[in-house]
Amino acid sequence: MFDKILIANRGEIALRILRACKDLGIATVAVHSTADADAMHVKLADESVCIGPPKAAESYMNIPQIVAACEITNADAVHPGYGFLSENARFAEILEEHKISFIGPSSQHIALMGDKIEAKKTAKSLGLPVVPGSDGALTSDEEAKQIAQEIGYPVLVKAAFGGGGRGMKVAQSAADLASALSTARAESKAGFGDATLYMEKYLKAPRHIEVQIFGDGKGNAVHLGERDCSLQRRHQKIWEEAPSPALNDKQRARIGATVAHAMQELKYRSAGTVEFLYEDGKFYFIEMNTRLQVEHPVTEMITGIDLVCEQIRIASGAPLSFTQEDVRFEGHAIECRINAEHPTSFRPSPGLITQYHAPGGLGVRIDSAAYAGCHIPPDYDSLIGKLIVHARTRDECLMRLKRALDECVINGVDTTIPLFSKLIGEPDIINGSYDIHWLENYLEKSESA
Ligand code: MV4
Repeated sequence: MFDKILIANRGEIALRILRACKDLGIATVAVHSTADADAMHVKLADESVCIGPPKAAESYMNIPQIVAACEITNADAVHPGYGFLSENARFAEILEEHKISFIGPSSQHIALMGDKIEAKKTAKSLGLPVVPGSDGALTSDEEAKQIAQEIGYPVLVKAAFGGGGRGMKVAQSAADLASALSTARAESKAGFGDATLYMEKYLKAPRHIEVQIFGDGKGNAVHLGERDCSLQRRHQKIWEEAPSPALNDKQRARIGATVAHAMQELKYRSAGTVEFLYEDGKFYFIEMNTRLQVEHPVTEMITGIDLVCEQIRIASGAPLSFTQEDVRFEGHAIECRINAEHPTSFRPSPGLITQYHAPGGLGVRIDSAAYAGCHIPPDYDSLIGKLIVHARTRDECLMRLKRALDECVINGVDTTIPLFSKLIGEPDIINGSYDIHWLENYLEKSESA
């Protein structure tokens, strides 16, 4: 096992990783920017190193600074959290070159899944269902038109190295195609330095359902069920739950087994998430995330498995600590992302948190690095914390969520809490009948009302 882990992140996820290290008896090193000198993750770590100015590119994403911080503190492993360097294959490779373990998958698997075309080809070859579309990169507008004709409109043009919905354009008909292609090409060149595109049939109203997996890198892999992440605005998830209200146990076991088998074949190591669109009872692979995700706690709550501890154990060379048969799904969990944002305009609201009181009680979990007197800097994402609620049934979970939201006090900055208080009274939310467009439609209606 490792003696000392450096946490290359900040905020709630840095705390989450610290807690796992403490549970395993491993010493911790925090790194921080000058904007985070008073941050909770710095206070709770055994040691800390300032790695640069507020700008993430010069601190939390500064590879030489982070490697230097490992060298001076004698850390033997790095946990990257999510965002920042978590899916940077070069970072994983550099650490290994310095004999420092990267707590995550191999750099080859990170790079493979970072290329959406290669990821999709791999998924297909491993037996995962994929969205009908081009077999690989589009080579010309004429070819694109041909493929669109074959699969039928509407089609979606996607960037091979895209993310967050950028470089993605719908063409409703042949008349739209040329402009969709040129816009997507320009956006992906500007955003990702690569103009490579591919094409898929556009699914009109799917749900976003992702499967959590875990592998040991030697051919053993298991699934930990799915999360429904359909409630999102501008590709930012705000609410995630498990199990998905759309699936029954048989469907869950079936997609889970398919994905676990694929990950065994791939010899995937560490935690991973295989993303699907789900429409009319069918799954369509879209992408794979090779990191621990923001919403991992909902899976932890229904399985009782500590995903971060498991990542650390596997990175140190241990086998998986549980088998597929050991994984039991119990109850229902919902996560609400509490952001420092205005609840209707979503304008970021950085600043001083003057009062802070976290809810508690049975089945209530808060993952947050906030405290009364802390500052939410304007330089990073606006996540203040995550409220995760667990109960025996979805109905009980919604009741408990209402109780927890009512107890929660965060003053000094705007938060998204009032939005969640409204959402839990909406019939579609109560029934679990929502797709990836539901929230944006709801917000539009609320605006005009
Ligand atoms: C799609 C799609 C419909 N059809 N692919 C958006 C980001 C990227 N990760 C994949 N995305 C989508 N791909 C096909 N063939 C609709 C989306 C999409 C979406 C997906 C998941 C969650 C929220 C979304 C919001 C808008 C569009």
